[in-house]
Amino acid sequence: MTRGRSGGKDSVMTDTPESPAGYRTLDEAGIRAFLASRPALAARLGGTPGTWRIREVSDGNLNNVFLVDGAQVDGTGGGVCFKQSLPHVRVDPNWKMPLDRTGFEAAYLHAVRPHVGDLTPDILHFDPDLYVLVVESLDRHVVLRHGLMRGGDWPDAARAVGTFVARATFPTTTLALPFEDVSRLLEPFSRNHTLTRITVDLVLTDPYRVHPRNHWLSPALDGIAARIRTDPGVRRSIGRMQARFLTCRQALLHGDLHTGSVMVSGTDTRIIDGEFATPGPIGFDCGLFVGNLLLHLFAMGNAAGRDRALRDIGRFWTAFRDEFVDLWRVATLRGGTGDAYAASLFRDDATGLLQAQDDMMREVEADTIAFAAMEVIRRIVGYAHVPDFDTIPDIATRAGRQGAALSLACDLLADPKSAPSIAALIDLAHARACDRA
Ligand code: SR1
Ligand code: MG
Repeated sequence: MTRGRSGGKDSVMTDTPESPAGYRTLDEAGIRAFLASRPALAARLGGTPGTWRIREVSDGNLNNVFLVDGAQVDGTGGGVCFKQSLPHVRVDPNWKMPLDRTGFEAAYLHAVRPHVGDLTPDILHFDPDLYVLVVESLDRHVVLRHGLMRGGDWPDAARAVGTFVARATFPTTTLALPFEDVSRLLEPFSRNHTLTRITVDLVLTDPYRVHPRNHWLSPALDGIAARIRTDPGVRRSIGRMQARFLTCRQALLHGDLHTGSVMVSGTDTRIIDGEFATPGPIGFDCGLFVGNLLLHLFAMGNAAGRDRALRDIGRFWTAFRDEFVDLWRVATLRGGTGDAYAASLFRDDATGLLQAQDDMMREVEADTIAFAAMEVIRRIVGYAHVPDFDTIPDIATRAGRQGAALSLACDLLADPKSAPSIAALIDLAHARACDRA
């Protein structure tokens, strides 16, 4: 078991320029002054700056995040969420990092919000000197991961995330647009090198090699961690998925769609934190979400919680697939300008279109399952873990559940035929999670 945690060495960051001259990390007084000097934001908050309530809610690994309440503290809106890039990883100040990530998040919001509407927060302001992004405050929402850990249930959330992935990705594919437009749209995001390097290293590579960033809970997991590094079937699959991620520029992805990137309140669901946005295979976004539901499933000690997690995997996938193929069908019938499965060829070929949709959805489904397995693995033996298991007080029980999740993920990669569909994955995960309960 290795426990080194600093990510700043080795290949993650090869290029860490000094912060630009105008940059400084803003504290509470700085945030107040920043907002007060932007008339639209100050007007949104209302009242006088001295009365604004500022509280830090940083939760992710990378950035500072604050919620600011203005004069309207009655939940009718008006608050803002202030997010600033730091010149390092928030949870590891020794891991230096360029600041450009909030810029990519702002660009992602601009790209997808016309298609997804209120499935993301509204973008209010971006400052390219201080790398500050200001968006609508979601102060009545909770982070889906935290809510699930407390036993909450948001029956619409997984469906909304599935709808989001379809609506955010379809319009950026060559199914919807001429290839020239797709190329122009994706090009800026293909320069999101800093965070894509994190994904390539932390998600797709580190767990499959001995590396100081890897760590895990207990020596009880040493055996399965070794199998993950050495099983020939796993190596074959992860190599294939690395190549899929790096060469299949199918759509613009969110790039970090775990349950901590989803906020919920009643029936309202918002997807946040698009800073990892990158061109890639759609199954990567799907796989990260499904992988985090699998992690939650294995962490759960009660049957009701496990059933909800399995239900949500099914709801997510069905909503994604139905919405995606419907967007595709409508675009084809309207004579859309996409170059792939061109409307000029498929508009009058209903059978051919259905077959094409089935083929593509099977491909996305296979990618989803493999990337979900890789997400499960990296969140248990890699650098960045998930807190879902932390609520299990007994270490042996926790390690047992993590081991069962790892074992499933390992088997999915070693033999992709073990779960050839999301429905089969749900059955298999159900059996494995119940076995270890
Ligand atoms: C150093 S960043 C580690 C992880 O946090 C982010 O949310 C991404 O999931 C990344 O892999
Ligand atoms: Mg994040």
